[in-house]
Amino acid sequence: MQSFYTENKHMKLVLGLGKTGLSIARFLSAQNIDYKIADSRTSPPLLPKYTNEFLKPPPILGAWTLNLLKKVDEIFISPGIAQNESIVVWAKQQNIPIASDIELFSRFAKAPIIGITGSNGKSTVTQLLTQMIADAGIQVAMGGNIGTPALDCLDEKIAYYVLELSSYQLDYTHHLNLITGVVLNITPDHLDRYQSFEHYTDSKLSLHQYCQHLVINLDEPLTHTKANAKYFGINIPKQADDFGTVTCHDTHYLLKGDGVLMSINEVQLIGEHNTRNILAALALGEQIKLPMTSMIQSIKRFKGLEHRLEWVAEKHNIDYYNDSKATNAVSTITAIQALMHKHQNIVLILGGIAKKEDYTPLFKLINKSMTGVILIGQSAHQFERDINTSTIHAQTMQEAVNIARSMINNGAILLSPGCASFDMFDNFEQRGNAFKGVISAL
Ligand code: UMA
Ligand code: ADP
Repeated sequence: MQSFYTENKHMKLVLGLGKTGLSIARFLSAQNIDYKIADSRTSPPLLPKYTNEFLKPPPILGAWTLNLLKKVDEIFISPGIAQNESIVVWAKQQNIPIASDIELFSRFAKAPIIGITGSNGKSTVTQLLTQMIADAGIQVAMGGNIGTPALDCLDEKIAYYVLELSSYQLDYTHHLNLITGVVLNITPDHLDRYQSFEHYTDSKLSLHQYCQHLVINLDEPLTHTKANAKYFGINIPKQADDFGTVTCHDTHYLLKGDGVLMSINEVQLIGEHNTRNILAALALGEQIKLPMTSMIQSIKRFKGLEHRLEWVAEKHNIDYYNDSKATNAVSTITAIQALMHKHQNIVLILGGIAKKEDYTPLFKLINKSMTGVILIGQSAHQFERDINTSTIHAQTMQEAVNIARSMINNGAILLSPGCASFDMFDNFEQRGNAFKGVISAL
């Protein structure tokens, strides 16, 4: 009998049967590459979809076992599987290479790839840049962490791929060919998955080594200037090729060097963070030589994404904003700062599963500037201790909105939970839709 260690290794192992795993299985199948697929849950949500699409191989379900590695020469892993999972540790001990779907995608993609990462703003920039490329009449596909797995985007007709990349995906990526890319910003997030903030930072910054032409945010102290890079920042540009802004007679303008591109009044998105996102998209667009006039038109048309500081409605003198995608403290701080310029009275709906990060700066801002706070989810009792502003607990979104309405006669009600949603909802989309559902019934 062949021994475990001298066996003929020729198979791929796909770990995780979620969106990523399914896309990898689809791809390997189409390439006639032998694989097995495993998920540590006994009934992963995409199992019926997999079973309908593929007759074989049947997935291996339940707790990981060493046996899974038998005959395996390479592993393709889903981003949700942490590096300390036993299967990952065993694979490393046996020197079996582990790659992300992004690395696999990059081996086969023929068109140039643009990579966008950062703690906040990835989806906004990914969507805007994709729109800019499409508006310039160029075939473009958008995927990665934003929702459609990269491998599902592969298509001979595509001229550019725009990928949103999470740190989880970057962790398992060792080779990636990017024409350009950006690390938008780095603030604490996902610290349950990393030994320290420095490890998380390194994961994000790993994107730089893959870019032929970098884009760098001058306002992010954790990123460093590099040769061959294009820069953006909120201040007046120092160099002719940099992107920035200037304020003149209370109006803000977007600049390239000392040339005015457009007034911020023509932009539909709210907040300085979105100005930064737009500048990042412009700089990326310039790296691939998109026409400036066309990019400016795309910016004017861009309404932003659902669940990101999305204005929902004005009812009885109260504006409602859905920022359900705010899953960390910095994104909630950003939302409050953006709305403080427009509204004197703001009631915040906050809470869920708190991230392993320091919420003190958020609490300080809340104590200084919020009229009231409605606390939802698991974090409610923990947060209550540090908030001095009037706080009330709510069990449901309906209750949260009702209480918030009773606290103000005019102003804004902002859902910006600063936490993950899984204690009360399937995902941030469901949480945002619950909020919007309550408002539409008012
Ligand atoms: N699984 C195991 N064992 C584990 C962990 C997970 O078997 O220890 C299995 C689960 O049972 C499940 C499968 O792996 O069946 C899920 O894999 P996954 O969590 O990697 O999720 P996918 O469905 O493949 O979705 C992933 C991204 N998810 C994560 O990074 C957690 C999606 O980003 C992404 O849109 C998708 O790939 C396509 O690229 C979501 C996300 O929350 C939106 N990302 C984080 C964020 O934005 O903050 C990083
Ligand atoms: P990501 O894909 O990185 O999660 P999104 O564009 O989906 O980013 O936005 C997520 C949250 O972060 C939203 O609440 C949004 O209002 C906020 N946000 C967007 N861009 C930025 C930015 N540049 N800096 C800080 N917060 C931001």
